[in-house]
Amino acid sequence: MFKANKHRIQTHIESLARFTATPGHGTTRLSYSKEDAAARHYIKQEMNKLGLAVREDAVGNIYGRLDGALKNAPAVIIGSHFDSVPNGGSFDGPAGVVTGLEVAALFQEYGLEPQYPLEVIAMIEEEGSRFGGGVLGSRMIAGQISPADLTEMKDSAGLSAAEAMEKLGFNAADIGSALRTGNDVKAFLELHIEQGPLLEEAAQDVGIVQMIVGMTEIRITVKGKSGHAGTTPMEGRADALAAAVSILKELPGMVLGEADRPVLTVGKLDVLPNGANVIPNQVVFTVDIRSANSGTIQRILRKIGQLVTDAEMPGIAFSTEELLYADPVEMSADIQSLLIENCEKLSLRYRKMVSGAGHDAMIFAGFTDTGLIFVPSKDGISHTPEEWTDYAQLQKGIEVAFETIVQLTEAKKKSSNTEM
Ligand code: HGY
Ligand code: MN
Ligand code: MN
Repeated sequence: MFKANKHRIQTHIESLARFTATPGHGTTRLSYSKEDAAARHYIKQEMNKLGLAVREDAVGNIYGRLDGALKNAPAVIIGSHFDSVPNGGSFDGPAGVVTGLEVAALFQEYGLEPQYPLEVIAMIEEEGSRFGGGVLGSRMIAGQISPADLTEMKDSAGLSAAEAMEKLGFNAADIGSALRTGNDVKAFLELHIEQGPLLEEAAQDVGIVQMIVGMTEIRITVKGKSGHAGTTPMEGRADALAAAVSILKELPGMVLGEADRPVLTVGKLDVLPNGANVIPNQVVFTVDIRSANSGTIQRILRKIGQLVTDAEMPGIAFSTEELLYADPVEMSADIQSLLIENCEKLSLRYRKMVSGAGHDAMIFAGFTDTGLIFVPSKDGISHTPEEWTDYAQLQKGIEVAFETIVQLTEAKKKSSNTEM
């Protein structure tokens, strides 16, 4: 039985956790930041140590490739993202990147040669923490983003994604060269922390994801007129925050009555000019809506549109932008079968489940056979510094991923070139 190396796994997770802008307050690693650059250097260094051919695509996704016996055959890719939410945990993203590194290390340790090439990937901007939307690295790989989009996407300081990536030597104009398709990708497998309580509550080791819920992220901008808090009468004010609140207070009620239990979150809200004695002239907030049923998402979006129309008042202007829209997506049935087979082979307890969180896997599923496995999250917590997964649990998940990658790459022992 192939055993993953728990110490090596722990070392990688702890090393990556050090690349944060908020030491002592979780992981804050925004794409193309200096923390990104430090983590990038570490990941590439570890890929080099494993004898992988290391490259970065035009927009900064990192690849480590182990060539296969079949020349020009489509690759099997394994990995995840290495950016984070603000003050996030150490495992969201890195658990999947470290899985890729550990799988490649096991190939090296056990002298395995893949028939189909193996590629380990570490992607940027899955969280959308810097430029909004999310799954940006994988959407660029899937050809869903244009250079113009990267010029329009701006961070809180007004720097565009194109400008930010240029500082690290990448080139938005060359985004076409980052494209991957089903012709050159045979399969994609991602290991991720569950970010929920189900596996831990049921004392199960692995979650085999059948479907990732659909999601949309919109940004609503409310414009009004600023003024002196003390000398401006209440009548006739165009207070952008008061107008925004008239919408915000209605949003949670929009999902509570829905049968398929969608979720709605207003996670970001900026008030400008943000002075205690100034009437706000602009409020910008995001609305994140998720459901296993795309009809439900569409219905909620229509209700929000009507709410905005009804909230119009003199001096107040609303605008809404869609930052991300992804339909619910099924994971590959074939890969699910392999994952079940390997959990049973390793005598691991598993469950099939739906992912309420979004992942790069939902974008890869649009063009190649895709699998997603979860390992337990302590207390179901994620997107906070308290996020935790026991290394022994992560090791088990990685061993399932390894067995599955051996099958997907049709790997053989180098020396005797016998079947595994
Ligand atoms: O938002 C999500 O579901 C993921 O963590 N990006
Ligand atoms: Mn996340
Ligand atoms: Mn994630």
